Amino acid sequence: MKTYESLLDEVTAFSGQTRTILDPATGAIVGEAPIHDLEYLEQAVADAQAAQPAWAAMGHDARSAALLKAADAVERSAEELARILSREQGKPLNGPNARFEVGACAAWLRAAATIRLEPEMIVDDGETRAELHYRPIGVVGAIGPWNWPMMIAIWQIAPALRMGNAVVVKPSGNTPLSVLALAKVLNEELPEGILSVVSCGREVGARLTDHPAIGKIMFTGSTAAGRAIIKSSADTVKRLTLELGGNDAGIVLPDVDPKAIAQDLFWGAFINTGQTCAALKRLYVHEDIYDAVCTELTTVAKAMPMGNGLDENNVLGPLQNKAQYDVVASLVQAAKDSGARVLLGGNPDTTRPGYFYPTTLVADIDNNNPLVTDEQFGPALPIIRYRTIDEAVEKANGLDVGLGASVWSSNLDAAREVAGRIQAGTVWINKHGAVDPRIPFGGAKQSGYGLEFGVEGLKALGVPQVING
Ligand code: TXE
Repeated sequence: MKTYESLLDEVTAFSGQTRTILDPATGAIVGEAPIHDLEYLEQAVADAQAAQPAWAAMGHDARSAALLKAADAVERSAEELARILSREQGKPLNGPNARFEVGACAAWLRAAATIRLEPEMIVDDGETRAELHYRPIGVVGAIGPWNWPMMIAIWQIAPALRMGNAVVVKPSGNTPLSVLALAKVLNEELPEGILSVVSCGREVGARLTDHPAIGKIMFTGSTAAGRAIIKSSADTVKRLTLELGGNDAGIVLPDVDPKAIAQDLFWGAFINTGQTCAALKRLYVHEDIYDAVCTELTTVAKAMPMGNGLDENNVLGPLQNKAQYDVVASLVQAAKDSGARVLLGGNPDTTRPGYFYPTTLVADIDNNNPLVTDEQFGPALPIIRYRTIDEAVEKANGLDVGLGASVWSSNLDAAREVAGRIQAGTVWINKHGAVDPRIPFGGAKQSGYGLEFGVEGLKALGVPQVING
C-alpha cells in the first residue's frame, strides 16, 4: 500500500539532475523532479518499441482487462495521487478539482477499456467485400500541459494502450511529479516498457516529435506549441491529435432565469480556477437580463472560497505558475485601463504567498479588449452585453479558435438552433465544459484537430486498414 510519502519518494528517487518543484499556494518545496536527458528518452522509446508487439498481440480483451485493473490501482491510491496533484498543481482537493481529477482518470480508463470497436463492413454486395479495421500504430508520444496533468495524460494514454500501442509520456515541466506518480500506479498493472514517462525539458521532449520510431503524437497545450509540433513532425509524417488553446464563448439568451443558471455559469468559467482548455472565457449576455445575470453571478462567485488546496474548505486555488499569474494580472489591468466595470476582484492581494489571483468578474467591457480576445486561462471572466442573436453569434465566431462554446436558454430548440451556428468543436446547452468519455471531443479552427474520447477517440489511436477481398 502506497502512502503519500512513499509514492513521492518513488517518483523523486533519481541520481541525476533534478528540478525543485514548489507548491504554488505556499512556495514550500513539494519534491525534486528528475530532469531526464536525451539518452533516457531514447531508452524509453527503445523499451516501448521492444514491448509493443507482445502488448498488441494480447488482443483487445486482454488489454481491456489490464486497463480495468489499472483503473482499480488508481482508485486504491486515489487519495495519495490527489494530494500530490493538489500540492504540485495547486488545485484544491475538494470541488471539481484534485479528487475529481483522479476519479476522472479511473473513469476514462474504464471507458477506454469497455468501448467496443468492431471492424466495419464497408461493402459486401456479392462481388466486392471490403472491411475496415484499426491496427496498432506502434509507439505513441503523449505531450501534456500543467492544468489537468493527470486527466489529460490519461486521455492520451488510455485509448493508445487499448489500441495496442506503447506510450512515452512527456509531462509539462511544471507538473512532472503528478504524471510520474500516476504512471507509477498504472505500471503496477501493465507489462514493463509499455508506459514510461520522460520528465524532461522542452528541448529533449521535442525529440519525440521528430523521432522516427514514434508513429503518433497526442498533444494538448498552446496553439503556438501545436504549430511547432506540426512542423517538426512533418519529416516523419506523424499522425497528430492536437487539442490546443481555446477562448470559449457562452451566449445567454433573454429567456433564462439568471438565478437558476448562475451556479452552472460560474463553474463553466471557473473550474480549476479558470485554468481549463474548454472553460467559458467570454460571456455574452442579452441586454434584457444583463444586469440580473451580473448580479447573480457575483453572488455565487463571492461565496466560493479560494486558498490552499489541502484545506478541505477551498474550491478555488492559485494559478499554477508565475507566468500564468502575470498573464491574468495584465489582462485584468488592460480591462480596467479601458474603463470596464469590475464587479468582483480585480485587485491582486500581494500580501499573501502563492500565485493567488482573486475571482474577478468584469462587466461593460468592449469586445475588442484583450481580456476578451486573448485566452486568460485564469479566474477572470469578461461579461459582454449584446442586443441581437446575430450580433452574439458573430462575436462568438470572431476569433481564430473554436474549442468549446455554450448556449443558455429555457427553450432547447432555440438553443440548438443557435448552437448550430457557432464555430466550435463542442457546443453545450445550459452547461459548459462537461466532457464525457463516451462523447467525442476536439477543436475547430486553430483549436486543433482530431477527436478524443468515445469510439472516435479509439479510432484516432489506430491505423485504418482495409481488407478488400
Ligand atoms: O503550454 P505549452 P504552457 C495555454 C495557456 C497557457 C499557455 C502556455 O493559455 O498560458 O498555453 O502554457 C511541451 N515540442 N494552455 O507553457 O507551451 C511543453 O513542454 C514538443 C492551453 O504549459 O503549449 C509542455 O509539456 N513539446 C492548454 C506542453 O508541450 C513541446 C493547456 C505544453 O506546453 C514543444 C495548457 C515543442 N516544440 C496551456 N513546445 C489547453 N488547451 O488546455 C512545448 N512543448
